[in-house]
Amino acid sequence: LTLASRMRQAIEGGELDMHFQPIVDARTGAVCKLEALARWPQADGSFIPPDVFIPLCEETGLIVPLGQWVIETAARARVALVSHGFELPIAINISALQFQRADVAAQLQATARAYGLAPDALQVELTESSLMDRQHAVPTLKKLGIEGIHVSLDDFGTGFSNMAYLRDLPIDALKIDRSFIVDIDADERAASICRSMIALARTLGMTVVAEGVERERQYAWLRENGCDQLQGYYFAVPMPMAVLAAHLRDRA
Ligand code: G
Ligand code: G
Ligand code: MN
Ligand code: NA
Repeated sequence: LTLASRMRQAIEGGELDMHFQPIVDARTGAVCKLEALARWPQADGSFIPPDVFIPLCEETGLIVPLGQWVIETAARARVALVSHGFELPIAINISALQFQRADVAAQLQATARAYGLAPDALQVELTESSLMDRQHAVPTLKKLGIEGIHVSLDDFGTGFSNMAYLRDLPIDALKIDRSFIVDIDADERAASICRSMIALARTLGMTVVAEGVERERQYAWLRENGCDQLQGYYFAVPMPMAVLAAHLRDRA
């Protein structure tokens, strides 16, 4: 079997896993959101990472059914979390091609209705490349905004930097790419760029999130410089739902 036909079977047969990584409030340290990250487990116990299977899904058209699986899995996870007493929003990743091919707003709305979820229960993370086709991006983002679905711009600072879209489009949060965070406590130039991105987000009324926080000193720098939310191995790794529920109980 080719990798693509194995992937199709994995989606149809429910063989994929979803892991969830906590995002914490920089001031209180409390978990305020989760990012859903898909995994493809293999018979030998290893995982094929999304960096491998997302491009494969894009090439083969499987990105639309994969995206639907991701949305439904996130919806079920949200229901499970609420039943454990944790009313946290869950953000899902949407690839640029998926954003073009699938009616993500309609998929999210239909799924939220089927599972009885509030509009802000599920959120989306897009990359800057999703916004390059403005004919499609502008109405789709407006639709998401009207429906009350929060949008974060992922890997911010690494994409196509036409800043006009920040002025015109309803984007709720900027996620500073981890390449800027990696040596933020040591490299004055990286620190300057981060300060500017935090100021930009603040001025535009957006939430600013740092990705890839791995050390106490990065945490301290980001807190002192006004970053709102933090994500990274320093706080928590992505984990399956059963582990996450125990993690949230331990922290509460
Ligand atoms: O979790 P990890 O670091 O391996 O993720 C690698 C990349 O795959 C990240 O860019 C992440 O946004 C992307 N990714 C993870 N899960 C999904 C998913 O469900 N859908 C899409 N489109 N991308 C995902
Ligand atoms: O592109 P996106 O931001 O969606 O990718 C998120 C990916 O980053 C996830 O696959 C997750 O596994 C990974 N990740 C999360 N926290 C850290 C971290 O602290 N360090 C590194 N290197 N990767 C991280
Ligand atoms: Mn992401
Ligand atoms: Na990123």
